Amino acid sequence: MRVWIVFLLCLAGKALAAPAEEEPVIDEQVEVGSNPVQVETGEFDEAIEVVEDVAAENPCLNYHCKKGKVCELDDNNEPLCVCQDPLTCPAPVGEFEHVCGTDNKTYDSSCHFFATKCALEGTKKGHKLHLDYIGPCKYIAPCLENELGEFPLRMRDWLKNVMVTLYERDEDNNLLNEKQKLRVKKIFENEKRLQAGDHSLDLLVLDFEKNYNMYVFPVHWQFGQLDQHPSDGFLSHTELAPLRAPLIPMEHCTTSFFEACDADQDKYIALEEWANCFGIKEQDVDKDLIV
Ligand SMILES: *[C@@H]1O[C@H](CO)[C@@H](O)[C@H](O)[C@H]1NC(C)=O
Ligand SMILES: [Ca+2]
Ligand SMILES: [Ca+2]
Repeated sequence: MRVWIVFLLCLAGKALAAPAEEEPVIDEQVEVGSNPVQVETGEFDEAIEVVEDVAAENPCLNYHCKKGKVCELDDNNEPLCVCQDPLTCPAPVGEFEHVCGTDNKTYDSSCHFFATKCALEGTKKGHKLHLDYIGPCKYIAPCLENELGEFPLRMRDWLKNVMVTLYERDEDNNLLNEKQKLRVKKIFENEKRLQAGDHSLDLLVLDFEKNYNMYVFPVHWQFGQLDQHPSDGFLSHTELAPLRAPLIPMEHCTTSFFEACDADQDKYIALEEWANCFGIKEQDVDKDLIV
């Protein structure tokens, strides 16, 4: 249980961070276009020289490459993304920066991992390689049937506590919109709410029965946080990574849980599948809770 609390804060950040891999490079055009200096150049001839100076300085400045790639200039001085040489990755500060790939190999850091994956782009091996979890590879005990059933109990409770914490600290952050804030306010102010703490599984089961309604929104919310690349009602392996990766070393049922969650085994977790994994009834699955 303590593990979940430690992660409480990580989640908010992680869930919002760019996806761990295969991030679509969609914002480069937008950024160039929205640079006010450049927008004006067509209209003011005098400005061109200035802009060219800025551009000559570093066309890569506003050019985003997905993880594992870096921006370089081609012969025409146009920016383009190329695989990063792992040797140029910053040296890891400690073991905690190491990551374990799905090839069960330890990489010095996520930078080293993505650079390596990039070099394998186009190959079957590269396609299958994903970041599995944070930290060096280690032995992960098989998840037993009864343990698998315990996992959603803890995770559900944790999600609810994450929401309450976000609500309590939500002053300047915009993680929750007004409608969502109202929903969490209801949970927050409910006196029957089970406070965050180290609860027995029996108590968690009981609380879910009694306070079922408090769990519906947090389960939806987490899905919405992850489903952003693209936001299509399905979670890919990549979209799930920010949640999965830090959890696996501590919760050995993580992988089994998310595998089982993909009931139709199409490699994507649909909202309906996700909700079902957390015990949310079919009639309570509501896409509008996410927006
Ligand atoms: C992965 O590597 C770790 C550490 O090298 C090892 O203990 C573990 O058994 C390996 N797991 C698998 C599934 O091979
Ligand atoms: Ca998606
Ligand atoms: Ca599925």
